[in-house]
Amino acid sequence: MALKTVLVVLVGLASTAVGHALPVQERDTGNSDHQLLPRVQTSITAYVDSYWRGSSRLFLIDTQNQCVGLDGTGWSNIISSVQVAPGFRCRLWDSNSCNGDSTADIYPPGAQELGSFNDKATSFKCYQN
Ligand SMILES: [Ca+2]
Repeated sequence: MALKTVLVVLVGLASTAVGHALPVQERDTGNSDHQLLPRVQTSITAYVDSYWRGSSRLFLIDTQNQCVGLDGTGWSNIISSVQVAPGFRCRLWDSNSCNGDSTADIYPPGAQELGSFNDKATSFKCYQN
């Protein structure tokens, strides 16, 4: 219990410093021990061109588990660089559902070039560091 309390406090401090602290949600973990898990949101900024140039778009994302699919957004197979918020890391996938080929974890401030993943990303996911 003490460890859980410490973790919740640490996550709360981190999210206050680098992200948006959102209300704690109670999630059914599938057993009788209901845990309070903090919901943390971050952002990734995608650019059409390398070196954070060209048209850009800010995507908000719940960390840890939300896969943001880009099909239908006009942003699939077009991204050439990304910026990642401090305290988080993100990964880009070739598919629309965060599986299959992906980049390595991209840490802040982001990637000015995506190498073999140039114009290939179709989904992404971010995690709290
Ligand atoms: Ca591009």
